[in-house]
Amino acid sequence: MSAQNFQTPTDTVVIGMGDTGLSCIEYFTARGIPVSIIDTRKEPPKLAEFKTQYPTVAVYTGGFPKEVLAKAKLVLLSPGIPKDHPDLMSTVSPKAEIIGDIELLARNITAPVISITGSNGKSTVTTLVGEMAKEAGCRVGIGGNIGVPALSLLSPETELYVLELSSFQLETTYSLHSKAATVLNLCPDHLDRYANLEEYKNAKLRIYEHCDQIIFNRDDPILPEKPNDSVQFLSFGLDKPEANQYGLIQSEELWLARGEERLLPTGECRIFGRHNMANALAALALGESVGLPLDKMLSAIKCFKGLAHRCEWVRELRGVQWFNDSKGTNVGATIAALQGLGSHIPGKWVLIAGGLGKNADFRPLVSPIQQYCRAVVLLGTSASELFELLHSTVPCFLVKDMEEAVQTASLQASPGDGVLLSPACASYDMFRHFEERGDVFKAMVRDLL
Ligand code: UMA
Ligand code: ADP
Repeated sequence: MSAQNFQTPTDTVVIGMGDTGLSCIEYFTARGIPVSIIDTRKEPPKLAEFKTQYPTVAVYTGGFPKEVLAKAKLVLLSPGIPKDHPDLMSTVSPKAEIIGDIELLARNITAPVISITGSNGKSTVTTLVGEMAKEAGCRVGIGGNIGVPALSLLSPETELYVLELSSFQLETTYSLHSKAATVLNLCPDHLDRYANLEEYKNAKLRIYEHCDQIIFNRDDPILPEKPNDSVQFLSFGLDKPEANQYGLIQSEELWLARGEERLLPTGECRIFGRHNMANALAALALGESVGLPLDKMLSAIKCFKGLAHRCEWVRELRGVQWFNDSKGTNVGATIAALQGLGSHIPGKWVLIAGGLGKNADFRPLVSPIQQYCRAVVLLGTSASELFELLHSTVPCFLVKDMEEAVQTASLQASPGDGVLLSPACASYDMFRHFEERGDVFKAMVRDLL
């Protein structure tokens, strides 16, 4: 373990030199509060840049230094490190308060907050609610797990915060008071971090603590309907809604609806697939909870094209449609993508999947792959496990990299088919992040002759 600087240990310590850690350092240094930073990696990627930008902040790398943590009073923990990490537990002072960046934000704001978590759809719903608020003329801060550290949103001008929150962030959040909060859905994910689904679910459900209005998904088989009796509820689902519910009404066309009221034909939405209709309904319910006008919310939905790397159309080549769903990083997301895009092509899908499996149970993929796929192309750490599971159901091809994956998929797809990158896995075994994986895929697809 190496101390890169020689100041006395400070009361306040930030752990993690990623985006979250840097936003915390910025927060403390801007207020003249002495702070140190720890990163368990010997050479965190941003080390050189950090030392240049914050020459007076003490930096400790390569572990959890006892001499610093035993004296700490406030520890700002980045989401990538579990709160119960044994080396942290054994070094940190039992009197120290361990919180995350969301907790720090919560202690500094009075404007209303909309909080969004779930296994899938978080970024889509967060962005859409943000667009609705902008359309309504509201000064809105949109961030959190979506890639914009929440603390960077902190401003007295902000009238509404729309936060995407991960289970990791919720572990270290205690006093966040949300005007409206939702757990969009739950499917197994991050089982390399949590002992079981129950533990992961309980981390997510922390979002409902101190919340005024719960927006719940009445279709979700795992989540409790009303996890708390003391607040107001509003639900969304893909069935016909009852009074005071959001849902879908089928008449000559399919409508987004609230109770009996038809709001918008789904054909006027630019996002597609049933999972995205659930996302639009959740966004409407969240927006209603903070009083956004319905007409502004509907015009935001009509304009919203969806985000890159989420069921994103790339091109058509020789009658084959290519889609990038690199953000499909768990089994539930890939199933939703296959079901959501199912009706978009007359033929079948060639699915490109695989990556870092996060201890997932891939078995729920078998049936949708049997239903929708002509072939599956597999890469990354989990490729052989997926091959074992799927090869008796559908032709499977093991490839070494994305280039070979694209070439192989191109050979397997016939006119009328689609090729879908939806890995059901994280990207970190082969790429820096899901954006890089999707960008590499798109560049190769665009180069196909
Ligand atoms: N790390 C160490 N040692 C340290 C600190 C970090 O090894 O001392 C590792 C972590 O294990 C992880 C990586 O470094 O592999 C980054 O961890 P971090 O906590 O420093 O991450 P940040 O850069 O602060 O980014 C985090 C979120 N990342 C994680 O939760 C892992 C980002 O979500 C989020 O956008 C950002 O804060 C701003 O809020 C990313 C993510 O993958 C997109 N989230 C997971 C998901 O969506 O599934 C939860
Ligand atoms: P998150 O931020 O939770 O990862 P995104 O909005 O980025 O969610 O979407 C990631 C992927 O999850 C999409 O590409 C799609 O495959 C899937 N997805 C999106 N919304 C839903 C939903 N409501 N239910 C199930 N899967 C979804």
